[in-house]
Amino acid sequence: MIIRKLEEILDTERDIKAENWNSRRLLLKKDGMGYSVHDTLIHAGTETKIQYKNHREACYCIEGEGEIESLESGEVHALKPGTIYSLDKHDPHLLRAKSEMRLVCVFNPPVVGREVHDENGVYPLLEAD
Ligand code: 9YT
Repeated sequence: MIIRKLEEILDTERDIKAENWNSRRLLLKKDGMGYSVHDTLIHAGTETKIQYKNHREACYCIEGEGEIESLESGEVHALKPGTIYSLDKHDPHLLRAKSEMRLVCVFNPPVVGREVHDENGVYPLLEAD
């Protein structure tokens, strides 16, 4: 059994800070679950272009408000606490935060730990450390 608290991983190598977001990676590939789980903050007023070509990601909003726009269909969906979005087709999208959004994000395959977006909003497939 793994017990881990958010407060224990803040400002460690599991706490990844990018320009538009801060991903606190509670479970990583090395934890052996087959998925990773992140407590992610999306900073207020930001827009991020993302496409996870190598992963599937589900994000459950627990705080804040924003929206997600599909770059294929142009559809825009509001995000607020209690809404989940699931990128089951490696969907390219724009993520916008009106207020700071807190998302619980699950990645399959699991993130190794140090991934940040490349210029196309993609995470590489990394081997474990
Ligand atoms: C929603 C999203 O993809 N934001 C970027 C960070 C990512 N969720 C992560 O690594 O936690």
